[in-house]
Amino acid sequence: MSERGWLMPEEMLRDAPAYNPRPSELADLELLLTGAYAPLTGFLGRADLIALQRRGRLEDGTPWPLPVTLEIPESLALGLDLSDPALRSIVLTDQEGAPIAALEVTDTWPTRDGRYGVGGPVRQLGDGRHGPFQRLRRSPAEVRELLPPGRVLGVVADRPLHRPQLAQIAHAARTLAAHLLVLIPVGDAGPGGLSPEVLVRTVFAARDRMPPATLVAVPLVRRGDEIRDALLRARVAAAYGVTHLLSTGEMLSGGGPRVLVPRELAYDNRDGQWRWRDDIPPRNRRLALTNEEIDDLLDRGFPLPEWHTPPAVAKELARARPARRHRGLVVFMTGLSGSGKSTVARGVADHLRETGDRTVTLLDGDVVRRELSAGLGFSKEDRDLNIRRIGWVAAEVARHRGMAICCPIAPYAAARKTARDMATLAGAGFVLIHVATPLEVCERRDRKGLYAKARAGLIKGMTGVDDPYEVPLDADLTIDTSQLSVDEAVAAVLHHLTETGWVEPK
Ligand code: PPS
Repeated sequence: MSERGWLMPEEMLRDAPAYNPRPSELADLELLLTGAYAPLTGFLGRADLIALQRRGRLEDGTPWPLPVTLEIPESLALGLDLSDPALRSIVLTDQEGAPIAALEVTDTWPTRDGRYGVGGPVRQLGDGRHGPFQRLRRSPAEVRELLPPGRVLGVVADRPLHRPQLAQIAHAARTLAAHLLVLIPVGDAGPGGLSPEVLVRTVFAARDRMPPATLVAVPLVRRGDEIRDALLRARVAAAYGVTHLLSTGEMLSGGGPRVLVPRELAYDNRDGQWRWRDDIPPRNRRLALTNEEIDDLLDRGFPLPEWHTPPAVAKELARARPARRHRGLVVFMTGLSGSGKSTVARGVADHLRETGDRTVTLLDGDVVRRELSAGLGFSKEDRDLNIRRIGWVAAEVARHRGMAICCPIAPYAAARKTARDMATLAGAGFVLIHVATPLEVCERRDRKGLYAKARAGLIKGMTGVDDPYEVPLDADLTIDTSQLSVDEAVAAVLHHLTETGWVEPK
């Protein structure tokens, strides 16, 4: 779809159907409209997609790394008449229904999920703008206009810039005598899980540590194929005028800018400079923190060290990822009936209420079965529904930064996973504790006489007797109350929560 020179009178669009594409498709649309995907001028048709799959090139031989496609509902596709220029256009809109572009469909085909792929050139309607960071979303032509003549060093900042990256950038810009162009991908959450808003703020926070730079937000969405994504970025960077691209990942070849792979820098504690690691004696060098180390410091509420991260960047990151002790948490205790879950959970809840560190909601088995799950029995379906309800309530508590402690048997791994996912989605933590007291001990305790009844065949489907218990493989902590006193078990849980930063150390 690289032909140009397509025109369609406005009045032909008056009766055209409107469609709001998915966010990733809207991001592609914006890149098409601004010319960032040049020479592409529209969504790819079937012939281009087939050529792309076979040869990594469009039908006309242009190398192109990734499909740029649009799918529409079947009903919309079947209403088009491709033989009539007046009946083959769709107005593409933003989420509010405001028109962004006209698509003249030249090709449609059914896709696997019952929708239709559509290809054809797009043309901007109105100012074509939508979404956040509009001020930063400049088109390639606008940016090329702003750039001074000469070399342009491009950096795709898909993670916050710490001192080692900033030193690499400064070094490359100096060596090349190039102007710096920082492209911030804002199409989706970056590889570190940071929202585009946070990413933009952290990159701006590092601005005064960069050589003179132009910063642009680009709605790039990762497809998940590292090499092809890198190739697409290189193409987009080239459209923005980048002559040299600083890479952190894959080596690229083919068209587009020259790619520089920077050397690994380390901090030299003799003079506080970042330089090539091999130029620093081992006793004087500090390696850059890994992403995991950075997350771990933030989770514990420690400031990122100044030798590694400019304070303004550290401040943005601390805001975006507060210490665990300030985030919501679901503590999920699973184990057989009589294993001691409720007793330990009550001990943990009492302790936290005494210290006042956390507001605690205890979702105890019996109480839940009375208040939340009245009427449910012990079939797999009922148990799953019971755990789902507990997981939902717990996630709501944690969404508002509270701590929920749950202690159902929860015999099925899939249901426990659902509870974990609900907490994660609420932005909260989830700690799974397996109370692994052996069946014989639970049975010997038999406070409610249920095991005896089950053995006598008076009740059916008793967990551990004639009903399954799937031992968790993903427990964060395992405790066995036949080996520990109640106090010791409570202490073990509190120790774990303190060690992992969820509870303030005393
Ligand atoms: S589940 O599987 O998570 O939905 O179970 P839960 O809500 O924790 O309920 C377990 C308590 O119900 C009592 N009870 C049974 N447990 C297991 N199997 C059967 N068939 C059964 N029938 C009744 C039992 O007393 C459990 O209480 P706890 O506190 O675990 O001892």
